[in-house]
Amino acid sequence: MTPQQQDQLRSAAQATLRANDRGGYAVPSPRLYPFQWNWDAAVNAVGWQTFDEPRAWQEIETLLTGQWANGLLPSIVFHRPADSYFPGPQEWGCDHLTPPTTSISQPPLLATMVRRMRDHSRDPQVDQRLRTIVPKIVDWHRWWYRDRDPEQTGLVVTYHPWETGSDNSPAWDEPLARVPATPRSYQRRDTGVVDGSMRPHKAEYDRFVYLLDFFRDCRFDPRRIYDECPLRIVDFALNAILLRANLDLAHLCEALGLHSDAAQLRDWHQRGAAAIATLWSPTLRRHVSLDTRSGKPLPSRTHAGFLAWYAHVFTGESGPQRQLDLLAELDEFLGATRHALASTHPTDPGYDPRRYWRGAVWPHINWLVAEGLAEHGHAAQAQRLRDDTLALVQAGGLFEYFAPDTGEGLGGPDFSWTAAITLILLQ
Ligand code: 9WN
Repeated sequence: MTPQQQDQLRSAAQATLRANDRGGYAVPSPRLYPFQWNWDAAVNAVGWQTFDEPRAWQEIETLLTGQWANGLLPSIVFHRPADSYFPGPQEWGCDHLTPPTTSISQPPLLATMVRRMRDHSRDPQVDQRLRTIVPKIVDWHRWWYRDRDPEQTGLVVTYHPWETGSDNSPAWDEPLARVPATPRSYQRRDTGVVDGSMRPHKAEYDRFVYLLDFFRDCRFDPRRIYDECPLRIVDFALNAILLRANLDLAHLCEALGLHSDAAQLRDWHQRGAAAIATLWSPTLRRHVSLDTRSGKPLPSRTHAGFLAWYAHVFTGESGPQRQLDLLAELDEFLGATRHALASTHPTDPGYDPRRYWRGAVWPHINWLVAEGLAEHGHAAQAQRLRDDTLALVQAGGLFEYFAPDTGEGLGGPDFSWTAAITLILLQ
């Protein structure tokens, strides 16, 4: 890409974030997702910081206004009403809250993004802001371990594919099939905004809706949901992101003198890294997720395993060999499609290159995987992912995701975290 093309792309990405700004938060894509999403906000903040640091911190402070008293940081904060999205706060049974939210969370990227923002900050007062922000993130991590790991296994469970952020990944097909379909009628909005061939099937939505009704009917009682929810998964990607975030949050706590919180976070990382090692499959050459209802691993061939580098869990004697195995698996992903990284490998029976998490390339996952690779000295693979991501965006536009075969931009247009990743990669 020429310097002039880079400037053009940077301007387009900045303009997209500005256009999606609703006053303190950016919507992911104007009509498709008209609220503030949790892990999107974390990535968007890092994007904002490349050209407007005060606005970057505001993205995070606005997200934290949705935090529950028990520490949960919800997947969506419905700051203002909008009718182009289903399900809204009434469906979740959370419309009485100020601001209204969902009752589930999303992958906890926030601490890692905040640490990065502190490292890149030009604000001499940055630690003043962090004295308010960091304890709230610690409360959120405490919520994960208290409510989502009551048996203290070291790994947290999730009850909804929306909480994993990779909603219709083939990895969830089998456990989701055991969830009853909702008996009630409802009206989807997403397929009125983007082509239905790029979105989850109705059979999946029927179960997504059953689950959110179930949480509401349980009055969000964590013990009852842990005991009775028909879907209960240890998602490798979510746990990898949480483990990495524990390390970054410990670092932030130490910088602020919060030493007992830091010790707790390092302990969670250590115990989690030991527990996650049991999810390694030598035959599949990667970690897999676990269905804790059936006790079975979920072996779908997805990109999730490549987050192991980012999580810093290759500890102990097995670490070097496992890294070699995972590099071999990565080579197969890189060679399988024209554009990397397909979210599902083409040989997987669930592969569908256009349908969302069943094959499409996601820029923010490419970036996270590249960060982890670079941190472990695998510079060439990291650069390949960064180059592919920028090439996709330049040719296909600032879309939500991209077809790994043709490079076509798919899903929502004018997408905030695609813009943010573009700005980060062009830095
Ligand atoms: C449900 C906003 C979000 C992302 C998720 C992505 C998609 C929502 C949806 O959009 O999920 O949370 O309605 O499909 O799967 O990762 O955070 O961009």
